[in-house]
Amino acid sequence: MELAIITGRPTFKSPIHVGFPIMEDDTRERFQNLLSEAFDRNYLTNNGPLVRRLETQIAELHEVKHCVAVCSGTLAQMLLMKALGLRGQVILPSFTFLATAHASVWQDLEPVFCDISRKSLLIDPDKVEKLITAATSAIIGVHLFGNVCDVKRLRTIARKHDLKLIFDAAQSFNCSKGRTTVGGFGDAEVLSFHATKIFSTFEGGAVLTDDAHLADRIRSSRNFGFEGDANVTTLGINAKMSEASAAMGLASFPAIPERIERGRRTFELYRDRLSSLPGIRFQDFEEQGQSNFHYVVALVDEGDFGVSRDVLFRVLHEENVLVQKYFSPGCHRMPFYRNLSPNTEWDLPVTEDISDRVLCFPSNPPNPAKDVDTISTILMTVHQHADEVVRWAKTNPKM
Ligand code: T4K
Repeated sequence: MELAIITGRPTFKSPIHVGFPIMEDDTRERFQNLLSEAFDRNYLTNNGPLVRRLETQIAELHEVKHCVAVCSGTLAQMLLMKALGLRGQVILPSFTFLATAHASVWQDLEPVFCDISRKSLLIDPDKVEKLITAATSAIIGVHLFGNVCDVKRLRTIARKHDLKLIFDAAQSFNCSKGRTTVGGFGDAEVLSFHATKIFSTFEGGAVLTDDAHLADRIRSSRNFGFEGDANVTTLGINAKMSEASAAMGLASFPAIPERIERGRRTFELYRDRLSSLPGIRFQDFEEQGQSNFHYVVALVDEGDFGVSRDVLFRVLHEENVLVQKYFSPGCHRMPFYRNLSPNTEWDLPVTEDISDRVLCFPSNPPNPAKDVDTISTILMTVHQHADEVVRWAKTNPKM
């Protein structure tokens, strides 16, 4: 195979994305029918019947008493933090999508970044306790890439220090650990239904909790703070989910098992095809849990592979394989967070290392067997011609 950096012709004619909307033919048909239903009813938002139906289905799937659907995962986190009355500092990983940290800053909380575990890529309970101060009000775990945090140890720490424990489960629709499904951990968990997620409502998210009072407070605050028809006792906002979004979610529901199964098969194709390629290691999935296989995550070891993650990223983009560096750099390296705490020296060696090496591959390419095979061949060619590729990168610096 000749690489596009030499020929100027990408192997893939159309771009292959990591995350993009999934829409099966029957999902589209169900969506259109549900949308017609909403128009026939002439009821398009404000806790409509489709939103209520969706909430029931999500709560049942995640084996939790309450699901409060809102218009994004980020808003869901903000409302949850407000409803829990969090104050001062919250401990969270820097290795996450910015939304986790942003939601806390919007609530006037100070994010305190914690390092991650090298094996799971999730918040490291061993590092949490020493970050706790008198100002800490919560620990926020983030279940990333289909893996679930070490909930048991985080719960022990939270109880010992009388802290709230919540989880950003934006990426963990229908995942579980042990016998517990995501949704039942900590005080509450937050899902995202963004268009690029395995389960989408265009934009959307939800808070899952077994706490009825907490769910009521969030229900009220997503609707300007109204309790019943007229009373407003707290500051609310408009974070409601529309009927169109709920229709999209309901239409997608039956497709979830097949999407997860397709993701699992694709992940296995990558792992089998590339198991002997030096310097590319795919993420371990939790043995005692269920992943949704929505992300295929690898770590690049430049020494063994011959080419750095950043150069490999450029080479793959030249081939129209639009791999993503989730999450690089970590939040603490973003100028906004550096300016927020300019005098803080973060002690995050694993985050630094992993965010320099992580690469997410397309988990749902159009022709999985053929496309994974082609992507694998590109990787092998890069490894075989590493010196040439490195020379190309040096003579073609990134603009
Ligand atoms: N916490 C975590 C751990 C999260 O991962 C996220 C979201 C959140 C919190 C916040 O939840 P939300 O408030 O979003 O509900 C994407 C998503 O926008 C974001 O939702 C997601 N995480 C994050 C991991 O990925 P970007 O900026 O990297 O990619 P984006 O949305 O531009 O799309 C990626 C590619 O997909 C594009 O290059 C083109 C393609 N695409 C995208 C859209 C939206 C399409 O082909 N069609 C589309 O409609 O953030």
